[in-house]
Amino acid sequence: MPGGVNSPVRSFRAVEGTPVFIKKAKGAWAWDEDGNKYIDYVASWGPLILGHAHPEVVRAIKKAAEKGTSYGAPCEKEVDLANLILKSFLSIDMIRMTSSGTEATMSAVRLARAYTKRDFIVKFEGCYHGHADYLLVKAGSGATTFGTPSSPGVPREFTERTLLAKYNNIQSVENLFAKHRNEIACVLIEPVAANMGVVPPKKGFLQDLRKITEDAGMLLIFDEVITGFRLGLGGAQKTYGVTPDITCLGKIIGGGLPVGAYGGKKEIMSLVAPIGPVYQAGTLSGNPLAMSAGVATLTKLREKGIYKRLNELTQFLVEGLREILEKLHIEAQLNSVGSMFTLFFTDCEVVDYESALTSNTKMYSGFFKNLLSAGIMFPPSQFEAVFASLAHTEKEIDMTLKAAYNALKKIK
Ligand code: KE4
Repeated sequence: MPGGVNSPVRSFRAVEGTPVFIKKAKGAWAWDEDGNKYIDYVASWGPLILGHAHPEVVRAIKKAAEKGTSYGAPCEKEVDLANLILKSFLSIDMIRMTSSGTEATMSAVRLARAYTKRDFIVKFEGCYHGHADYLLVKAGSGATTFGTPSSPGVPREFTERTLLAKYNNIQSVENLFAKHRNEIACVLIEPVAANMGVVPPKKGFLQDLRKITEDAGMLLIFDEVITGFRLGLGGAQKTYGVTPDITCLGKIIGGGLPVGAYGGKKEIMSLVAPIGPVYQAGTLSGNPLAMSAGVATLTKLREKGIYKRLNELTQFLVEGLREILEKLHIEAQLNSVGSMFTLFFTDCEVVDYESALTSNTKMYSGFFKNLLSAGIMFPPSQFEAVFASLAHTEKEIDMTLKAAYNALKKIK
């Protein structure tokens, strides 16, 4: 397997390490093949908000598996998960399940292009939406107008209609609109960026984005693959009070099994095959196993006080880290939203991709490795999010803060 992994970010190459192979995980803890145990803050990159192998999720998967793992035909569990999502995401009238976030965003963009009959799309530097060819685009040099592919194998023509804006910079979006007014189908954004590290939207940024896309007759797509059910039952669109036209989901809604989804207004979703001409399909989309894991997870998340507990616990960790950084006089930025955060080793405020890239990734690698050897697993990249789960308790947070003090002292 290239790099010994099935997804690059797990390879520890971003922290100059070799990947840890996990043998089992339970609650907030994970054990590797060498017998080491870790308090886990990767949480499978977001899905495991309840912690690993939550009994209600495991029971649901077992029960479903005994009745077959995939039928290639509709089943009740798909409707149950769809209903649970629509109960929380009021902007979604209709929803289509997929098996990954990449399929969800890829399909949402195709749908937006079909609905508006326009070809250009706008994404933001530093935002990641999965690996569809035309979304694998970093900033073009300087003017960030036409995207240039950031991976070989993507012909230039595939990304020429991908325009790049700067996160938290509404002017950069308006400049693109001015140049391509009636050619842009949609603006695709992570409402809280988490793939350049966590970067929250500045006050009014999402509201402004909603207004200018509405005025220009283009669709606003919220990629809530991470924020959906992470920030709360209604995701970022509820937290910030901004209603997108299409929402992409993933991660948490699958409870640790492969699920993605995209949904929106009936008028738009009615274009999706088989009722409409926009083709999109998937062998295992909506399979009863993944649906059952999702239903068990979202059902648990609807219990009273869940998010309050999760966010308070995360704040306890974040505040503790801030105190340590202050005590050790280490210049760092801590961006946190709900139960996710990133510690950037830079002295400038991190508000977009450019400022995120000022981070000292060598310091991050040292911090990561010191934590790992102390039995704490943070994400093996400066540009990812730390995720707390409902399985983490004050005990794990205390242990993490003690390890973080030593880890930071060492790199200082
Ligand atoms: P998947 O195709 O990996 O299920 O989802 C793609 C995706 C879409 N949108 C957002 C906002 C995402 O964060 C992701 C995937 N996130 C990465 C890391 N943050 C997953 C980890 C990996 O690539 O292994």
